[in-house]
Amino acid sequence: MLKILAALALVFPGDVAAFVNTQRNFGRSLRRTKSPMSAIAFEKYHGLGNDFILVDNRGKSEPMMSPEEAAKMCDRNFGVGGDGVIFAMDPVNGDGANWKMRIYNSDGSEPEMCGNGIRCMAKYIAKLDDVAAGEEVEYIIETGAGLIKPVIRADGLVKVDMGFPVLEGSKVPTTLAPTQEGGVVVDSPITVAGKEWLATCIGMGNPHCVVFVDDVAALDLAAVGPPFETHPAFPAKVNTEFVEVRSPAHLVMKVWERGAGSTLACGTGACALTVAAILAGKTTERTCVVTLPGGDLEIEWRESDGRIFMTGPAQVVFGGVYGPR
Ligand code: ZDP
Repeated sequence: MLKILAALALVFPGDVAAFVNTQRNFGRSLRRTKSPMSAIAFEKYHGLGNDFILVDNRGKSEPMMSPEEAAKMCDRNFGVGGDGVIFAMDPVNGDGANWKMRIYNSDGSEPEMCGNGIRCMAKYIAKLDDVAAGEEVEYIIETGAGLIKPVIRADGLVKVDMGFPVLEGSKVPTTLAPTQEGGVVVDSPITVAGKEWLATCIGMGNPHCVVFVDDVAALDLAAVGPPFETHPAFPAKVNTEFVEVRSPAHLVMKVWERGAGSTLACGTGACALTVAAILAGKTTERTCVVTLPGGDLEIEWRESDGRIFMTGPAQVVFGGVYGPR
């Protein structure tokens, strides 16, 4: 082979040099593409700026990536960027559900439920199911907080039956002193960052601490959010909502999320604070508009049966392939 190349090089020096280079580069590029992780197809969605990476996890009983990989994917500089990764999975309990949702926060921890995320998941699975735009469709989804039922309405908004709030403090869970019958923790004192606050604790599958403030815009969220999240009164950590009551049916909030920090919206949080406002006597309205940094949600705590309904948008942003190409 070498002899033939040498002979040819005398006649066609340029062509032989190019051939030899191609062979070398071929070997090099093959070595470069070797990677232990395979590529992952995803779609990015957001609900009021609370953004999620959605993946089709059907046919597998566990999420297709580790919590560490999910955290890397959520990185806004080194990854796709997102507040969490949501896995659309097959249902397992035989309880009438057609899908199951699991989610990792951007730090890799796994919450039981995610309100904005479930609206995004409804839109994502409707696309997988080839549901036409404008067609109304209802899903029943298994979550860590039980069966959750989103309906994509004809106007494109998603209305979700979020089930029942957990009112008993020990089940939220919190060790704060109950102030109402049934172990309910409403306006219970707590010292955080050297200041006394009044906390109302509600479970929406995941734990929430609601603090009513006079001026939510003036609140230094980055300073007070983290010490609430890790306060020993919350054994599973906590999502904290700071809420200003603008008018009886209009609540304005900022949120510091467990495992995700400051986000533009929190659906379970909006539900929790509406329940908290009613229990704390801040409003008598059962249907409120909650203004989050990323926009508005409508929350109803239905008087007839105690179920909570959340209505809001969810939008696709883009799709892509993560990892080696
Ligand atoms: O409970 C938690 O650890 C939350 N960070 C989960 C995510 C909540 C979410 N923002 C919501 O909309 O309910 C997605």
